[in-house]
Amino acid sequence: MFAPAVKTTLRIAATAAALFSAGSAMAGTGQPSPWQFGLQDAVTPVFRQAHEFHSFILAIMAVIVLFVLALLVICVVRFNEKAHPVPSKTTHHTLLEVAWTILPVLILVVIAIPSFRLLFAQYSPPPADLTIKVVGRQWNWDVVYPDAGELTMTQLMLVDDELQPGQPRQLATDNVAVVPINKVVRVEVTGEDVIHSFTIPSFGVKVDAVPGRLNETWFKAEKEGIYYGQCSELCGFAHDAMPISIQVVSQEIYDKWLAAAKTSLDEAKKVLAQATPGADATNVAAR
Ligand SMILES: [Cu+2]
Repeated sequence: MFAPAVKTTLRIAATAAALFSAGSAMAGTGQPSPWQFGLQDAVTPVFRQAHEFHSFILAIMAVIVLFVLALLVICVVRFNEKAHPVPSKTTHHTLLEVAWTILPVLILVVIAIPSFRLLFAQYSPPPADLTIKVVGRQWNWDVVYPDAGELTMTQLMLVDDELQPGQPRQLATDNVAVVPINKVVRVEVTGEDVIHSFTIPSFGVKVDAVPGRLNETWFKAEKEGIYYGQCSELCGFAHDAMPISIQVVSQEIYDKWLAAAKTSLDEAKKVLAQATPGADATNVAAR
């Protein structure tokens, strides 16, 4: 009776795992995609680790849920009034009670080890190659380059009739922050008025932007492209209109962009557009 139930449980768990991996194949890079039901693709080591942890927990959850479901079905089929007219008076079973106490503890220990490893990866950044400061306000983000003479850019969401082909609605901004590929970028995050939250899903970063406080996160992007995020803290009526965008480029293009941006952001935009033609559509094509 139990062996077939266990086999069926494992088979369903395998199907769920296959479906999940198909779902992640549909995920977007740097932005959501139609019918996506997994996480966005990872372009940083930390988010890759988070992906693995997420899949690991999902598999454990699937097995537990299906195991409990199988037990319930067995109870319903075998121990209903018709099939089992005289109920058992058993109230204690020492071995069973010890097992259902110890097993969950062991499962939690197995989950805790990769969970702490991920936390350490997120909160112990390697030495930074570049620092940017991100300030949230009602309702836009400012990105500051403190090491480039406090170069500051304001990012405002593009409304529908300002969008160029390939730019995603409600995510594209007028100015795009630029960082070099494969470099550790420290992000200092703060808020100017109320609490906002800075997020770029494909980088695996999310940190609150709190007025009067400087929070910190970091990422090391390993793929060129434009990556979008949105404020993730309800911050007022235009909360949905404060996306953030970061473009990852080669060190060479970054240097050119930065040199131009120090004098004119519009000029820098032209330099970037020439160096990375069709960058907005790159991520769309890649997914
Ligand atoms: Cu906000």
